[in-house]
Amino acid sequence: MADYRKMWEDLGMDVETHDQLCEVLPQAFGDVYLSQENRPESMDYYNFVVAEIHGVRPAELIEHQKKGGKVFGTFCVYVPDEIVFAADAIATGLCGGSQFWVPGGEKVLPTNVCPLIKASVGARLDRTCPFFRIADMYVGETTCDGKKKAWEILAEDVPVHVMNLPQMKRAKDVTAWAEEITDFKKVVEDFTGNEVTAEKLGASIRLINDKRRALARLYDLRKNEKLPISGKDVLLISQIAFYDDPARFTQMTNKLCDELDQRVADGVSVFAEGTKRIMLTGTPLAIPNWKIHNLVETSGGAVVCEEMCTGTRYFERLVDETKTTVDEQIQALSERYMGINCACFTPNTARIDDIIRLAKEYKVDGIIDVNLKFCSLYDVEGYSVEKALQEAGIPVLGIETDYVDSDAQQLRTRISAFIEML
Ligand code: BJ8
Repeated sequence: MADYRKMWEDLGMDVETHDQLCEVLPQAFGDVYLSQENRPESMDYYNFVVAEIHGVRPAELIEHQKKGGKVFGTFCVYVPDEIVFAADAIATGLCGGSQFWVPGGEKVLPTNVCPLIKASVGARLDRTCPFFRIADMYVGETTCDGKKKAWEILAEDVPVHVMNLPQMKRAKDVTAWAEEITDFKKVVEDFTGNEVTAEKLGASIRLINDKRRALARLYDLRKNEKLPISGKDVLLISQIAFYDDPARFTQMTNKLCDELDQRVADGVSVFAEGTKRIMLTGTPLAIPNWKIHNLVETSGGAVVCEEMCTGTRYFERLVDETKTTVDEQIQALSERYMGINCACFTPNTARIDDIIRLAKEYKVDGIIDVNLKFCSLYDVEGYSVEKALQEAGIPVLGIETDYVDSDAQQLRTRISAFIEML
């Protein structure tokens, strides 16, 4: 990695502690990613982004701030990036996926909170992630209880705006979310000093839709019998989508898809014939959480789809691009975002419909329902999900895990046994 020490010091980071993360990450990435055979050449871009994860993109964000621009940090796929980009600001994902940050979170949070929340709070309070330092404002949401309370703790340290997400999907809830987006627009306008006009919002809707289209194209390629790319690689791309420059990400992902189109035409597969096709569903896998994909793909399986926020929930369905007034655009945004099926909603049967639809589209042999420890929403919903899958005749394995490696061997045994019986 290039030398970014000065930048990190200027950000007020704990550079010594951060050095420890810089030491382990390349090793982990090498073991999980670079050991794969026959990776697409276009993965070089994403390898580079990860190798320089705390350098290149943070430097771009700081450059943007030097020109007077603002950076908003987000934690959930319900928060509409379109509003942020329409105000000439940048939105960047802030979810933490490493055990490295968890002890920092545990200093202020109870142990029985999900690792995603603990890692995110720890990354901020321990000052060991540049993205968490750079963001001028955090945007929270009222999804799960742990997050709702975590915003209050984070707000002691950084400006936080919380969006009130409805928990049901009636027409009045879609209206309420549109009102919430309108309020968010005002907050963003006041904070940036830039007006969100219909023209600008229209452009940012197309910008983010283009990213969705590129991801949908990539995922479509995984529907092929012969898989031109591993699940691990697609997971990495999904994770990078949350903080990379959207236009560049779209361009690079379409470039990768061109290469994968050629692989499909040539009948190239990165897996041996007969490798079982596995879909994952459940809680998000924030970077650098590659644990389950790695276990599946080194145990005789291939991950072909993720019904997750780091997966289909992030890109499926587009925002209507034909609206011409800000009010209509906001209504279109609300309709698109309220179509995401997170377990924080009740009822959430549309998620089960999605899982069964995706299982058919991606021709999966089995599904692994992955739950991050202490996420009661997805844990409880797992009952209905697994019951529906059994009724549909789709084999399912439910697992619960967190960011530590100590359960890897036990999980490998269970995952291998599951794949073997498919
Ligand atoms: S839309 S999944 S990104 S809320 S895993 S922090 S729910 S206790 S992340 Fe999520 Fe938005 Fe839903 Fe997606 Fe809480 Fe569960 Fe932890 Fe979670």
